[in-house]
Amino acid sequence: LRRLAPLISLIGAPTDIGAGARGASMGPEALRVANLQSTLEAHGLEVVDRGNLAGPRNPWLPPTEGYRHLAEVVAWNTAVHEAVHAELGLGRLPILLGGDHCLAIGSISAVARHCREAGKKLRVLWLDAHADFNTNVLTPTGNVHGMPVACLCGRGPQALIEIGGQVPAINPKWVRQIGIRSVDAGERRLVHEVDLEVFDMRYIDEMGMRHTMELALATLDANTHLHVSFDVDFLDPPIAPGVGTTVNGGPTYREAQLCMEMIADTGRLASLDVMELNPAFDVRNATAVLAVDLVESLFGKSTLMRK
Ligand code: Z70
Ligand code: MN
Ligand code: MN
Ligand code: MN
Repeated sequence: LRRLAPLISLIGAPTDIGAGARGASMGPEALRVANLQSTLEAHGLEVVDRGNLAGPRNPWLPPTEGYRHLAEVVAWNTAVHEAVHAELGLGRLPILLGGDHCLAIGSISAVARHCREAGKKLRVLWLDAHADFNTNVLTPTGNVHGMPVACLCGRGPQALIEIGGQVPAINPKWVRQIGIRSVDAGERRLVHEVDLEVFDMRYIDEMGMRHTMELALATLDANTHLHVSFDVDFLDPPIAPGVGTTVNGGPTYREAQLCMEMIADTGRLASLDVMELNPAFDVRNATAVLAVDLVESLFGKSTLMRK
């Protein structure tokens, strides 16, 4: 049975406030230039572009107590939280156009709040080269884009972890990480301590993307809200150079497509982040075009072709 097509809302968050390299602030516009809206509309989806959120400029300062730009990070995440929560309240499917990955704190805390209000279960798929599970004492950089999953699980500064009202915003048991291949030493200990479920590249190499996704998507039911947080540095650098931090040995084009298609097949996708696209490092917007192609698959392109 064909489900009703979701009503999609694009929300731009043009900032690199939590990143280590400048330029993710240009991500939302690059995704628009790569025709994100018309590509989804061509599949019969209704898409509204809400434009860009506003927030403080990046002062580009060294860390204070292990955080760079904490006050500005809180301001941006508060704006993202309210915008994402409002779209969910309208029954719409928000796509957050990043912006660096620290903004997933605002996005996923909003999704978690919505799920509490709607009595839904939550599953978060974190597609990334990095675990993003640092704290201010563990971080080698102070960049908050290396900390969002820890913050969401209650390990972070009060002003950030309480954005969604409830602390912690999510339980680590709700998270599945895929594609991980760069984890700092202290961060690794904390990932093991909270028993985060990580399908790293070694796992994908040995077991394949199909088996990986079968496990990551297991035990979803009709009452589960599926959130995908897609850090574009998940992808193998030769096909996705347009990110601030490339890490060798990521999923190939085919593996990434299968990952997205298997998510689409669940019919449970209810919110999405597309993060860390950095046009300053891109080549003729190719990474943005690839990201749009993969988002198209997330919304069932292959399913449409198969009937
Ligand atoms: C490192 C840190 C990171 C993205 C780099 C890097 C984190 N673990 N995340 N690029 N997207 O600084 O915490
Ligand atoms: Mn990330
Ligand atoms: Mn990353
Ligand atoms: Mn596609």
